[in-house]
Amino acid sequence: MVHRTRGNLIDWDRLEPLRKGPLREGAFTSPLHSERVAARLGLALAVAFGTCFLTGLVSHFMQHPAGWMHWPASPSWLYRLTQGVHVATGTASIPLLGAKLYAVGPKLFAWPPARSLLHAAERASLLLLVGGAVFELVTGLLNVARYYPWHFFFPMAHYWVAWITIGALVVHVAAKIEVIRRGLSKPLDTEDAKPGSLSRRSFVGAAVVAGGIVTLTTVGETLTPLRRVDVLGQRRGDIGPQQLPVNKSAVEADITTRALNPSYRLIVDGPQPFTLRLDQLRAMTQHTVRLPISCVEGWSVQATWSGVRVRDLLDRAGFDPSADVHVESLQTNGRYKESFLRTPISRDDRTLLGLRLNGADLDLDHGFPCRLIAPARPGVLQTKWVAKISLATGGDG
Ligand SMILES: Nc1nc2c(c(=O)[nH]1)N[C@H]1C(S)=C(S)[C@@H](COP(=O)(O)O)O[C@H]1N2
Ligand SMILES: [Mo]
Repeated sequence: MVHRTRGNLIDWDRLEPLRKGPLREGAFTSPLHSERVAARLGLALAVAFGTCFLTGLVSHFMQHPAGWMHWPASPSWLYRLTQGVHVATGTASIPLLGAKLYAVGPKLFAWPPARSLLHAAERASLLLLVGGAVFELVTGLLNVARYYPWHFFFPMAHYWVAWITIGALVVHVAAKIEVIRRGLSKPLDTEDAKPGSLSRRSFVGAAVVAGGIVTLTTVGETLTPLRRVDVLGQRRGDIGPQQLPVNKSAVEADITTRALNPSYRLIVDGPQPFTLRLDQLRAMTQHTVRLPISCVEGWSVQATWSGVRVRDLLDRAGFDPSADVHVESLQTNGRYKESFLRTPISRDDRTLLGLRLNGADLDLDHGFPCRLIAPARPGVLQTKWVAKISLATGGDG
């Protein structure tokens, strides 16, 4: 039979004796489980996680632009910056979230689990918040490590769970605004910490320092001056053929035979279509630019590229200057075998079909015979082993 106490459907008091071990009443004695600690860590997390969310949106919409979205071509390091910040703030959030969960631990196991319908809803949103935040940080970290032990498509899952998490965060802040105010208005430590135990100030400080350390020792993947302290980074920007890392080698993409085939032809399929052999591409006016490859996984490297202006090819084929352009690779499978170009990037002087990299012919792994290299865009859109340039027909490429 269900007893109704304090308007509840369930008699939580009766279930109380079932709570055992670390969940029993009074099990949490540390002064670190405090709203003062939680509020300060929450503030640090809001900045780090919020920045991570916004830069994540930039990355998502650069790769999947809505019909009206046209991303600028300058500064050429725009995506290098936003994605570097995205991965850095996500990394910094890991120790901050760990410390915050520790500080609010007793609240997560509070009894009764729900006092009212509203309280139950608030706690359910907490489940989404904690679950979502942990999911985002874990999948992000594994993505940087290029380890995909799951079957879902990472970018879409990472994107949609981000919205759920941010939604739950807004609900959480609104529900807790008074607690947050109170926590922030009081000093962290009211009395000296007991000898041998950590003061709240040291705990919050340690979490912030830990966030700083994991960020500083990984951000060298993209921030060249910090490359020397990039001891935890998963990629080194300067390791690879022609001083550039490789994402997806020629062997992995299974294009070696086609890329080295002497009968290779670039197809430019516009109102006046034409094809070009490699020697004809080389005979065209060559341009040299300094542009980065900025991988979504957080590493980025500036390099010197030479090749043919995409705009020259488009003009010769009679493309409308405002047309969306579809770029296809010799690769026949894999998600990044094609990309799209939109104005102003499609018309930019620096957008090339690259034939040379850092002073030598393009390495097979970097896209020989030619690869797309354009300013201010994710590495995934810098298509290698280009076979065909044509008019884009709907979709986001
Ligand atoms: N055809 C093709 N082009 C591709 C890819 C791919 O898998 N296939 N990977 C992209 C990704 S994710 C990145 S980061 C860059 C890396 O270029 P790099 O290997 O020359 O450094 O190439 C892009 N171009
Ligand atoms: Mo990438």
